[in-house]
Amino acid sequence: MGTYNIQQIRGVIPAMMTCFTENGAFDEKRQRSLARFLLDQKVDGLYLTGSTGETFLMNNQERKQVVETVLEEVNGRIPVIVHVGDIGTDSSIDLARHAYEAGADAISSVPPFYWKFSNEEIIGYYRDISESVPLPMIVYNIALAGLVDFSTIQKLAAIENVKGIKYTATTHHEILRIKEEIGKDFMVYSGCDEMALSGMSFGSDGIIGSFYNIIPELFQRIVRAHAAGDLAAAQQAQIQADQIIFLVLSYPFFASMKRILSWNTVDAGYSRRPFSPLTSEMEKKLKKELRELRDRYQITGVKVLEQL
Ligand code: MN9
Repeated sequence: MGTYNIQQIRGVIPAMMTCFTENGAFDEKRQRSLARFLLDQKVDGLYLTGSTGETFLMNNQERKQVVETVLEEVNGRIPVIVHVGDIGTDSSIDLARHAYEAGADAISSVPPFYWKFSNEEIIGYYRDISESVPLPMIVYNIALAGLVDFSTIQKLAAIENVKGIKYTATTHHEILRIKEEIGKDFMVYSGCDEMALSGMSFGSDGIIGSFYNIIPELFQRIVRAHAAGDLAAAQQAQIQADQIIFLVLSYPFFASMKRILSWNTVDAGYSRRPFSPLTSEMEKKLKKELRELRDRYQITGVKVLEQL
């Protein structure tokens, strides 16, 4: 049982990375440091064990350990959403019950994946998990697991505990449609970091994504400028953020985000196989290119870029 209701979960929410040692073991100490760093950065919540948390490379025991570690460190200061998605309903229910007992504020799940499950099966999956715990469920719409169409979103929203959607698709007109046809209270979290401003403009209540682990400041600027109606300032921050995003995406993505944090701010460790590590040559090149971007785009006030 958590501390916050779904309407209080909004703003800039990192899809928190999971910290591993160089040998690939879960690293509790580093995970705690990363949680403290993000709290210091004043993020509005955390989303655990999702795609960015390399969740499908962990077993349930490890996923539970990540959740317990972060919840303990956060200690109710900001809302915590736990992604409990798995290919099998029973496994997801096991994770959902654990999240509830550990004190999460909401759960979230990708649809069951790999096989092409029918819309009825997908709806059944969400109904079974949602009925297993009294927590709000946030559907996770992402191409990697198979996008659900609008009529399925409508049916999912009719399930009692389904209270929102993490929308990692580029079809942002559907965000407007969700708010219009399903309801203003149905929470939408935009999931494409490179389109955060677009998501907010189309009515999202917040943004959940990978890059808020490393450069939350730029997204806090986007959300604030958008709320103040300052489109030029919001666009400026999005342009700066996108330069960084596209650069980092051209390297092994998770390893790079962890190394960038580790340079001067917080030691976030390594990623897990089969994701590639960052070689020291790559690391040097990435650092140089980031420094150049920072100077060319005059990016200020971003902690990880300050002492490069
Ligand atoms: O939805 C993330 N998606 C994946 C969350 O990890 C696949 C996003 O935050 C992206 O990582 C980000 C970069 O493309 O937008």
